[in-house]
Amino acid sequence: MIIPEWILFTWFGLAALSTAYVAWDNFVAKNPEEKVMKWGWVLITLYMGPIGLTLYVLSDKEPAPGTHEEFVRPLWKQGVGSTVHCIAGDATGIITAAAITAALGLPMKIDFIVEYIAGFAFGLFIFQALFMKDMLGGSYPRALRASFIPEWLSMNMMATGMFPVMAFLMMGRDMRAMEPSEPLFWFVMSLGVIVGFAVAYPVNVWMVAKNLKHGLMTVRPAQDSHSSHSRHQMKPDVTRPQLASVAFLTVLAFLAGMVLPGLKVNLDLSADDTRGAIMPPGMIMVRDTPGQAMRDMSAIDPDLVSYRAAPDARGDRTLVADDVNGVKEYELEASVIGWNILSYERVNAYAFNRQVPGPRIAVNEGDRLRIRVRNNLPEPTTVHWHGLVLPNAMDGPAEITQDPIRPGDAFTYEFTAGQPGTFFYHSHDHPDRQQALGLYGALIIKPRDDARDRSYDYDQDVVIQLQEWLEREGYTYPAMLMEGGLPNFFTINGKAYPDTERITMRVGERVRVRFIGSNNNFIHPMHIHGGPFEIVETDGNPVPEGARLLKDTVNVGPGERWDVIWTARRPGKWLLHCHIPHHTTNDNVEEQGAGGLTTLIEVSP
Ligand SMILES: [Cu+2]
Repeated sequence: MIIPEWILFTWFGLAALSTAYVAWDNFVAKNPEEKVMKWGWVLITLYMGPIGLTLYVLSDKEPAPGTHEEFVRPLWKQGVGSTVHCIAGDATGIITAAAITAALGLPMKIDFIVEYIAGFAFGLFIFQALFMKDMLGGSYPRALRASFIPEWLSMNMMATGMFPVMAFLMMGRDMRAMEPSEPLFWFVMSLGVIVGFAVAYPVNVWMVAKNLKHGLMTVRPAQDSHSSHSRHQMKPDVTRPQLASVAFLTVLAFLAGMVLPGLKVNLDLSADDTRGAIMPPGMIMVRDTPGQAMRDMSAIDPDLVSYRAAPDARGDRTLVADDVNGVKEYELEASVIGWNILSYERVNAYAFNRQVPGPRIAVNEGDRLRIRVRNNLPEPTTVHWHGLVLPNAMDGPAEITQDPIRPGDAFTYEFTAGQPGTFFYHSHDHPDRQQALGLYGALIIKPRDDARDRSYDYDQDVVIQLQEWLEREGYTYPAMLMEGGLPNFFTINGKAYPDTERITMRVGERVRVRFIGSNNNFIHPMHIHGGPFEIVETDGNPVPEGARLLKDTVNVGPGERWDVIWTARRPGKWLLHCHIPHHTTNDNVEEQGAGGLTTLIEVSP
């Protein structure tokens, strides 16, 4: 579940209003309560919002002048007061520690230990012993001794409730919960305090009943302070075995709350490892899933989108070269964009030159190319020129033939386009992520005129680049052939049917279709209705005339290119589509007869 921001801000708004009321009622309207409790209520309401407010009104707010003593007497209210008192201090310590440890990049399991110590210390040294010293014997050391055991038991139960909530929600699908700069972090803290409060309540009721802890009190301005405090002096009514067994149980519960979540989620990870990753629903995440795997499969952060393409924008636009002393110079810029794969479906994408697919680089055999790649992505990248014979240092695999291009940096590739045919370029740094998110484009090298094979002349030239997408709830994840990563949208040249570009022909005309397996996962059996086509080139290599197969379906695997010539034999609307029918749907929905990897060849007489 991804909690929308409006819910978070609604909650924060309610918490602020509730806290303002509780503060006003305590300090301005002067509810006759101990000062430490007034602060306790304010903090608790800040963390627990309307729940804190309701508990305050039901248990401690004086209903009519002079009735507070009577009103707060019931044990359940005294238990609430005792829990408020403890949790206000503990939670403040825990939340402060959590924000600091997250900012420092400490792993979750260390966070928990620091948070436990900080929560306990803040609760004990400040909230209990310091604020309560008059009531607990008048001296700070005596107050410390008197409040150590009750504070410890309550803290154990608080952590029993709060830590699993933090573990499961911070290391859940939406790991923005690990980042103190994100609203979700504070919402999870709130939820943790609420659960911690509920879990710590029973032991607090027991401790109040046994005179181990204070609950709610009444403080009248007129009262003599000495007699008031002596009235609150406590004499514990509990045996050692009773106290020891309860203490033992709270320790067990606390240890379970720390250890058991670690069997499910990876508590070795820190906010630096997860970097606010949002995970696809259905991804298997277990206690040893590495942070790198999470980042690899995570959604594009919508806040990083730097450009929104027009809904009808098309990819594969031919890139114009600068001719510099006989060298064709090109600029490619990788950035994060919003891109419509359908009029109503916008994805976030990694894109070259703000289009999906990236721009077409169309050159002549023998051209010298100089291509400057600028990286405006949030991660390093490189470009590989798929299928070309070129100097090894220009080949592109990150970490293997070159250092990846850091965000904000650029790298210039230079080589000669020596082989005519259909090629493509794509990211070769984490291509499972980056290519799946849109970093690819066609590279078409025309043969020298004297080398051209006239036996497969054609009237039209069409490039078909395939891609698989995973888009849910407004988040775009790289589609991957693994659990949780399966695609639900499919595009030809960046658009899903019915928004794919149509091919229009007349009877007797021939079209050269260049299928490019620019997709990452599936072999797509691409099929054309209305008669067979002739396979004339494979992976940029001409097929000798006697070996040219006639087929009506060709399996286009990732990385492959198949160039086929199809003749328009009869007028009408002829389908060009993948023959895995699921790939001709949009999020499992068929519209206008198809979807996804489909386009129409409209043949007029
Ligand atoms: Cu397919």
